[in-house]
Amino acid sequence: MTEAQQRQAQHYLTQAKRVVVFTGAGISAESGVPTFRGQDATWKGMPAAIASSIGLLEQDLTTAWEWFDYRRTRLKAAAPNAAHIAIAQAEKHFAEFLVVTQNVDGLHQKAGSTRVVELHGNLWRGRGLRTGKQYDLPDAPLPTLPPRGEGDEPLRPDVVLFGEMLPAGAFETAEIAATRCDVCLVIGTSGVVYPAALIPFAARDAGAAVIEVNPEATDLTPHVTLSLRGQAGDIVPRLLAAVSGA
Ligand code: BJW
Repeated sequence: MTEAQQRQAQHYLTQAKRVVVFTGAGISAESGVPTFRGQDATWKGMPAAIASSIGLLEQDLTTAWEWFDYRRTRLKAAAPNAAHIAIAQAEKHFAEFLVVTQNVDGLHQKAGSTRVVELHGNLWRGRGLRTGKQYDLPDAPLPTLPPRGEGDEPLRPDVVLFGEMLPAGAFETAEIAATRCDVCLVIGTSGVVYPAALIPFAARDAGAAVIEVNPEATDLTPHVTLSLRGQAGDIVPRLLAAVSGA
């Protein structure tokens, strides 16, 4: 990020009344959480895309749970980083502020964000295979896999896999906020997964400034107002310091 880009992004943010922060796995990378499409995105030799597939879940729920519980156990030790914290601290400075995350790690809430829409669910919950009832599962590792709910109903992880619908209302809430916002900050996502990746487009098409923060160019880069190269934990606090007066 150049000085001029930083000034431009800070200008957009200090003028904004309504902000949407759209995040992906990259925002948690500096908390030690592997990204979805990064080099270390394998488990027992299996690409993350296979381990997190509906196919594995339907064929072998226990193995699917082993993968998710392995991630939950690693996540337990993970702390929000400077980017999560700066976002949590920024929410009170805007009339409207919404974090729209694709992440299932819960780190935005752990940092103190209260206005969060989770498009792809949350690893810290299970969902009844039959009833769809949600259960908080704060312990990791879990004592038995698969975990069970009332009436001994087996639970699945309460996350959204490819081919599955997003949680009722989640995308709609995010899309409405995107069409109302002045600035959409897009942090740490490759922008290849839909319908989530439509959020920055909805913001742009409604006239918002869309600011991307990512060490790499992505599918979204050609479509954003400003693309800032670098790590979220470095750039995001610098941008948001301008609105909090820090
Ligand atoms: C840093 C950094 C640092 C590194 N700082 N940055 C339209 C066209 C074609 C296909 C479709 C379409 N619409 C829907 C589809 C199908 C499909 C889809 O999108 N496919 C595409 C891949 C082609 N979508 C779906 O199936 C969705 N459901 C749906 O559409 O329902 C309707 C429907 C139902 C039935 C039939 C048809 C339609 C559901 C999508 C669910 C996604 N689930 C996952 C797994 C969650 C559970 C788990 O965690 O295991 O969600 S997949 C995975 O990708 C995960 C993520 O949330 C998601 C996005 O990934 P993300 O966050 O962008 O991570 P990465 O790794 O890709 O990128 C990290 C980035 O960070 C990189 O850019 C790095 O450079 C950067 N980075 N360090 C800042 N320090």
